[in-house]
Amino acid sequence: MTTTIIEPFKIKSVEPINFTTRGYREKAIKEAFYNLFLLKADDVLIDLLTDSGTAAMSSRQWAAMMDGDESYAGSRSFYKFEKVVKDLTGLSTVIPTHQGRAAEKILFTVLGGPGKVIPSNTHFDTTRANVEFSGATAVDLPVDSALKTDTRSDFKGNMDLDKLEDLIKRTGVANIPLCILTVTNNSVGGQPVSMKNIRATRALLNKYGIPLFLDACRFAENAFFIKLREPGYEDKTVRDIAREMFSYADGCTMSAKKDALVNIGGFLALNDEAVAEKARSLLIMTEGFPTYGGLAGRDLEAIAQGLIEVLDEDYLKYRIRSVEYFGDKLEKAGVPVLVPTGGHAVFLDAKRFLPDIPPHQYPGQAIAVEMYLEAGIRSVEIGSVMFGREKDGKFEEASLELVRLAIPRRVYTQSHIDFAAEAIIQVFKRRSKIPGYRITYEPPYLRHFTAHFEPLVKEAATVRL
Ligand code: P70
Repeated sequence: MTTTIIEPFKIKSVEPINFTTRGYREKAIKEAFYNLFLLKADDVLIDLLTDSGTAAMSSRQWAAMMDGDESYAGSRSFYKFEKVVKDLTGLSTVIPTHQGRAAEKILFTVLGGPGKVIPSNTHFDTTRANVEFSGATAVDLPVDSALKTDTRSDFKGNMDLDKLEDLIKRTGVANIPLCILTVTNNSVGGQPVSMKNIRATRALLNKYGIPLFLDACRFAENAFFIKLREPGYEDKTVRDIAREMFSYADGCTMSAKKDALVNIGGFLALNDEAVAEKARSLLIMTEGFPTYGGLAGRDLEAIAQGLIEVLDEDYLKYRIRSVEYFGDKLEKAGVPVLVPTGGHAVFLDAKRFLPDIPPHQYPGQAIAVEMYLEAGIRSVEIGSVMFGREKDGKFEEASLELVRLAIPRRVYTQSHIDFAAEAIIQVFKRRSKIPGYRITYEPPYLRHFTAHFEPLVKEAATVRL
């Protein structure tokens, strides 16, 4: 019997990638102020910056796009999209948005505001920013195991329910308009949330009458992990598991750029008609009419088809295994990776990789720059650049210092991954020569996207302050 897990597709259309020299990359990264977001994508060989909006669409999605109905109001493509989302989530109102953060912005404009507190297993960057921009406070309540990168556990994405109940008691129900479960939990390593934890979160919130929302962008990967790891789910279809996950929610925000296998799109879905009505008014102001919400008819077609394809278990088996293959390869070579490997990415633990570079000198950023210099690989820091901050003149570090190598869906082959692993192992071997960084410019919100950096002189970087 064969055991190799293969790509459950063949390739019809290819796109060249660009090889550059080390000298060229040194110049390019300096000109980008050592921020990998500011590089030209053509100067990147293997782009693991994000799994968001970077998927390869299928021939069926492209075919559906040709059939897109571009009517301003009442588009046929909207009704197709709406039906697929309703069948999956069981939620009664579906509001399309141009991407996930637009759904977040609308939701928190309606339900957030000063004095409000929004608990989550962990808010990702744009979610946190939208909560805070509304004047509310975003509180992360991951389980303790989530912060131990070298300890394996099946559901490190879970919410800590004791901490949640404690927060509700301290804050008061009236100040908590909703609670969010991010599936999978991106900031702690793409780790799944168990059905047991979703159910228990729901039960606890029921006690206090607080609505539960899913930040659902990687729902299918989460559902597949439940099938693999949670007793009682091994014989259920991923589709049924996903539906059960949504059945505990009063609403969800979705970035379709992940598990809907498209390059743009998102939605807000919810049951509360009063909130939905306010959301639709905001939608019309900034996104568009409720039957297109900032998307073209063809985009709605691609999302509808993507949401069907992503639940194909051969696809999910290949997806989860190919990401794990990358993590295993690095781990075997001694590179400090977060274990177990998550659904959409391999995460390097920058604290263990560069123990002499303190958080305020951004060890994750340092590794990310080095991987680009080594072989043109683009990754993203998920640590104190993204989540740290200066508060009252004091540096507050992030809870984890990670570098994420996100794997676009259906884009790279095994040899791309082998090549990337080889390059990362080279960087690890010369880790003692890697300098820390300082920030020379930052904007007030979401600084990681546009900040400028400067390498520190190596000697200075090793002095702990
Ligand atoms: C990512 C991107 C987006 C995201 C998410 C969760 C759990 C909402 C959103 C917003 C963002 C990113 C980060 C680093 C580099 C590039 C892009 N996550 N909730 O890659 O969705 O982007 O559609 O507005 O992960 O993880 P949207």
